[in-house]
Amino acid sequence: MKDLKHISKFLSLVLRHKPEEIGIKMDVNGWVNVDELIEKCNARKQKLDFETLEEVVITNDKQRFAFNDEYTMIRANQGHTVNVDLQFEATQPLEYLYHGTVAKFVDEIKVNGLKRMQRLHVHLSKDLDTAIKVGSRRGKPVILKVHASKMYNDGLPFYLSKNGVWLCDEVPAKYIEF
Ligand code: HQG
Repeated sequence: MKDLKHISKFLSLVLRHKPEEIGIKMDVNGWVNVDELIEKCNARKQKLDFETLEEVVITNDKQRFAFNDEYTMIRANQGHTVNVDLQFEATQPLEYLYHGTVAKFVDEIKVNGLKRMQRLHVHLSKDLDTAIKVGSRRGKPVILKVHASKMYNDGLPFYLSKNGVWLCDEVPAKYIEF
């Protein structure tokens, strides 16, 4: 399992942030060729074969990665800093969505709202537990409640990634309950 987690972290790096780390090209929709990925990982001493890659994709706790129908291409479902078009469709959100952060960011968020920072989107979840986990990556979590329906009705789009993460371009402060 430890190996799979290590490979998953490496794949997150390559498929979301730094394809150049192994000298691989991503297409405009974030896909990379599976054979090339395996070959280039091995060339960089990250041992990988197709069976292991498939296991990582299937067992991944957050379903971070997806194959195309033919299993010839793979991409990350969300979380990118590289500018790709994941072809999300605008989706009507639930009334409230949640964002986990930490106290040191709150004053700035109160003024500027939630920004996407380095990533392509602001990440939100439908449940508190996920938001608590996300915030806990940085310390004691602070949970923000986002009036998602209100935002949506005011014309701000939401997207739902294949792995159930709610995404939007920004959350102006007036829609956040602190
Ligand atoms: C904060 C992981 C100051 C924001 C997680 C967050 C998630 C502001 C940080 C996914 C701000 C950005 C994404 C503002 C936002 N001023 N700080 N105006 N607006 N922030 O990592 O949401 O395991 O880019 O609160 O579980 O923490 O990698 O976003 O603390 O799902 O799959 O700036 O990454 O998923 O941090 O995490 P991030 P995030 P994986």
